[in-house]
Amino acid sequence: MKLILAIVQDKDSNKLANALVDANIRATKLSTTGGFLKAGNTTFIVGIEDERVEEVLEIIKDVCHSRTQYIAAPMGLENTIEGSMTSYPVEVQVGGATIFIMPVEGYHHF
Ligand code: 2BA
Repeated sequence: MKLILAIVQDKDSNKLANALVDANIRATKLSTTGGFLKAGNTTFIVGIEDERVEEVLEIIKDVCHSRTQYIAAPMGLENTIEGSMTSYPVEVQVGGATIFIMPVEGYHHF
């Protein structure tokens, strides 16, 4: 058995949850926050038999899309108007999914 941790964008999370239910794959959804953008994302926890790992990856790949986001980066002091703080937009490409796959030593379901 494997444990899949998949960090996806909030925009794709409902569609992914539905796709996993449709495929009879059990998952837990966590509301998480990206360390860099400090914006919400969603982490799925999926415990799955080894032979179904590829199926889960395919579903995630189908549903989750990479998108461009912009963050406001502060300008250097030399570019600021006296007394005010200005910023400029920086483009960041956020991936469709970041996935970790771990071996599971034990699984108990009471
Ligand atoms: P964030 O940490 O908010 O990162 C959002 C996007 O910002 C990243 O997209 C990447 O394009 C960019 N980014 C992150 N750190 C950066 C840095 N130090 N310098 C420049 N750009 C940076 P993704 O790589 O697709 O990551 C999407 C989300 O997946 C991340 O949100 C984070 O929540 C998670 N993640 C990515 N790699 C991870 C890792 N190695 N461990 C744990 N979580 C990870």
